Amino acid sequence: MSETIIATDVVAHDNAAREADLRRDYETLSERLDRRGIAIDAIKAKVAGFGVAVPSWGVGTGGTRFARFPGTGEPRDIFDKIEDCAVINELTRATPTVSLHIPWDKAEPNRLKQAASRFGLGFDAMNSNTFSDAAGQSHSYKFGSLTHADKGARSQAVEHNLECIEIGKTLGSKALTVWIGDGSNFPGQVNFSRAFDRYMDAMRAIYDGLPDDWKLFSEHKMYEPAFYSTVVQDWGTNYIIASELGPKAYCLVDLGHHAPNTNIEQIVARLISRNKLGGFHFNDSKYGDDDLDAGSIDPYRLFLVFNELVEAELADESFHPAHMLDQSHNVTDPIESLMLSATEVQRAYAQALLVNREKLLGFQEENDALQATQTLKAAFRTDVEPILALARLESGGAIDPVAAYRASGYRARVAAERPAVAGGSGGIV
Ligand code: LRH
Ligand code: MN
Ligand code: MN
Repeated sequence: MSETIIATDVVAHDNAAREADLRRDYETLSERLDRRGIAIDAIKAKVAGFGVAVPSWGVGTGGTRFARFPGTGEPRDIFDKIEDCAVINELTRATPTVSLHIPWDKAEPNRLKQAASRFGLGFDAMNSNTFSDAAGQSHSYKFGSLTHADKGARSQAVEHNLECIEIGKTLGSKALTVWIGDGSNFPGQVNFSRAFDRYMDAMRAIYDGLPDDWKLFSEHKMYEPAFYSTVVQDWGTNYIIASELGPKAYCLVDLGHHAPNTNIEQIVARLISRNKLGGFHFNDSKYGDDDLDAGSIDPYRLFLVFNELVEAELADESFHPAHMLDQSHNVTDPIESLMLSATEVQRAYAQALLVNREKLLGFQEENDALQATQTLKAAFRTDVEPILALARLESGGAIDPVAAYRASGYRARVAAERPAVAGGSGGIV
């Protein structure tokens, strides 16, 4: 039995005030779904089995290039971060794993494992960092890492990734996510082809160090920190990488890493069709890699992504892409944002499960564009909150995670233990 951080009577008290209404709402929804030939309990069971990993770096207040305004009770180290992640899972029951970033979260691996298993948490994909310099490293990544012109810098970046795999082995992780910031700021600064060749050589060395039951995720991003060209800039390049590396290599799709208005759901479908979709970094955005809360700007897009995922899951039971959040919280309590984001991802999944696929196929075959799109809308418009809330309640979570969290006084408690952090002016001054 794992330990809980939020007192169980606080959650029970908050739930008690909401349970009768919830059960009535669930019954009403059950009747409505019944008329559509959908068994609500089957949807609830799928929702209950759905998990999304919390990024360790998401529980601290984020910042921009201009400033960072820390909140109270900021986690001091990875052990505080694990406790914050445990709170998120206790209340939502949707985030059973944590995704670590090395060297940010570096600590003795057995201690990390113990700290997480105390709260029943596991570890999702490991993330390497060759986009910033760590204290004391011999070669700088200012001009690149895996694609650097200097072999010494490239080898150092490869070694770092191999070390992440070693740490992950002790933790029970089964994947490594590689995102590099390599690229250029000026036309002519870098030779596109030579840089990509160096990338492939370096990634082959990392792939060779991967245990048989691990996956290697490469993550593409259109721009930033390089503003003219990025080496792994889009899903096409990412697909080349995953295909050439071999069967353990997959593409990771971070929703924020595309140009505005890109049809991400179609990219997802393409990668699924070639069995190269490895997983996601969920977040939302309006302009660029905004790292806003999942579902906060365009929940329909999140639903359309899940529409593709559910279709794939129905066709192949073994289809299990990795689900992770990757967000930065500048103006909210990160725990609250992450709890709501996890439930937004779950919501999109539940809504996608409601799509009448037989009807949809019929409308597609008959070229009935209007009814086809209405079939999707009918699922998207359904308020599935009673399903999500009852799934949470039945697995020991909170009907209203934010209300229970606020009632618990957790933030004030950790603020008393964790010293206040000074704000920063960001990176531009
Ligand atoms: C890059 C990125 C990548 C990193 C994380 C901190 O923008 O999405 O996944 O590991 O941010
Ligand atoms: Mn990401
Ligand atoms: Mn990003």
